[in-house]
Amino acid sequence: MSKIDLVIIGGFLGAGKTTSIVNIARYLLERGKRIGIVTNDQGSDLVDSNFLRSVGLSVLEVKEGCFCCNFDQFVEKIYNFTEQDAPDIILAEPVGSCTDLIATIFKPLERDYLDKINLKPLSIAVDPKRLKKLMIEKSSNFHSEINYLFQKQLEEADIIVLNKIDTLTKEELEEMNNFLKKNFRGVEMVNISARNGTNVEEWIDKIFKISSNEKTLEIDYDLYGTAEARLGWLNITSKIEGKCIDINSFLRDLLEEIRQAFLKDQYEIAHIKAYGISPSDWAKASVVSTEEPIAFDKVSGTPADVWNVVINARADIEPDELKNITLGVLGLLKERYKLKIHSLNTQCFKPKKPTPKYRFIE
Ligand SMILES: Nc1nc2c(ncn2[C@@H]2O[C@H](COP(=O)(O)OP(=O)(O)OP(=O)(O)O)[C@@H](O)[C@H]2O)c(=O)[nH]1
Ligand SMILES: [Mg+2]
Repeated sequence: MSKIDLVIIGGFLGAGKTTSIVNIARYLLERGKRIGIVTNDQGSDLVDSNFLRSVGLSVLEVKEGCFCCNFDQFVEKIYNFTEQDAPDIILAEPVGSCTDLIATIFKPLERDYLDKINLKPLSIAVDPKRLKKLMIEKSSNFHSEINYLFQKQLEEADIIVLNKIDTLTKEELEEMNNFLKKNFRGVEMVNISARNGTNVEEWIDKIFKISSNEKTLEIDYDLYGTAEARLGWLNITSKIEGKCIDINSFLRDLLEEIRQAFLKDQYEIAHIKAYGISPSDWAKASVVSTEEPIAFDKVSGTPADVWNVVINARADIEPDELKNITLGVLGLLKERYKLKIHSLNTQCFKPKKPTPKYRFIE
C-alpha cells in the first residue's frame, strides 16, 4: 500500500474540529484527493459521525474510549480505510477532552508505522471565547482542572488554529493573537473561520508544508484524569413521532431548555449537540457554552412525522444530573410538541482515567 497522510486535528470540545474537517475534506476532494475520516468518542451513537456521513464523507469510528487508550483500534481503522477506500489522506478527530497526543499517538505511530503513514503536524483548534474565559479572564464556571487540560492541549500544538474569527472584532482578534504568541512562543498559528471557510487554505498549506516538532508534554496524569472526570457525558438516541414536526424548532427548544437549566444552577456546558434525521432530511444544532446562543450547522426544510434524534452532551456536571436535566427537557417537549417518544436509549458516564497503551517521551 502507498503511504497515507494522517492529519490529526485536536482541541477542546466544541472548538470546531468537525466543522474544520468538513472544510478541509471538501477542499482536498475538489483537488482530486481521496479522503477518509476517523472520528473518536468516549461513547457510542455519535452526532459527528452521523453529520459527516450526511454531508457525504466516508467515516470510521473509534468508540468507547480515546485514540490513545484504543491505539490498536485506531491503527486498525486506518488499515480498514486502506482496504476500503484507499484514501490519500486521513483526517482524524480525537476526543475533545484528550491531550498528550504526541507521546501517546505520534511517537508510537512513528516507531512502528512510518513505512505506511506520513504523520502531519498536530493542529489544535481553539474557540476564542473559551480561550478568553479559561486562560485570559479566568472567569469560567468550569472546574480549574479543565483549565489545565485546555492549556496542555495548546502546549503540544504544532499549529494553533484560532477558529470562529467571524465572531470577533478586529481588536478582540488582535488581543487573542497577542496572548497566544506570548504564551505559546514559536508555535505556528493560523486564524480561521471554519464556518465560512476563511483562511482554511492557508491552514492546509501549513499542514502539508511543516513537520511536527513532536514536543512531548510534561503532564500530571492525575490532574488530567481529574479534568476528564469532571465532565459528565451523555448520549441519547430516540425516535420522536408527531404531526409534521418542525425539527429545527424542536432541536432549538431542546438545547435552549437545557442551556437555561444549566444557567440556573451555574453548570458549564462544554458541547451539547443534537441531530435529527427523517427519511428525507436532517438538521443539526449545537451549543458550546451557557452564554452562547444555539447554532445550527444545518436546518431542515421539510417537516416530518417521525425523526430519529441523537443527542451528545458533554458538560461540567455529574452524569446523572446531566441525564435528569436532559430527560426532563425531553418530557417537557413531549407535551409541547404532542409527541410519542420511542426507542429511547441513554448512555451516561464520566470518562475513566486515561490509560494510554503507549506513552513514549523520547
Ligand atoms: N461562528 C462560528 N461557529 C463555528 C465555527 N466553527 C465551528 N463553529 C460552531 O461551533 C460548534 C461546534 O463545532 P464542532 O465542529 O462540532 O466542534 P468540535 O470541536 O468538533 O466539537 P466536539 O466534537 O464536541 O469536540 C458548532 O455549532 C459549529 O457550527 C466558526 O468558524 N464560526
Ligand atoms: Mg467534533
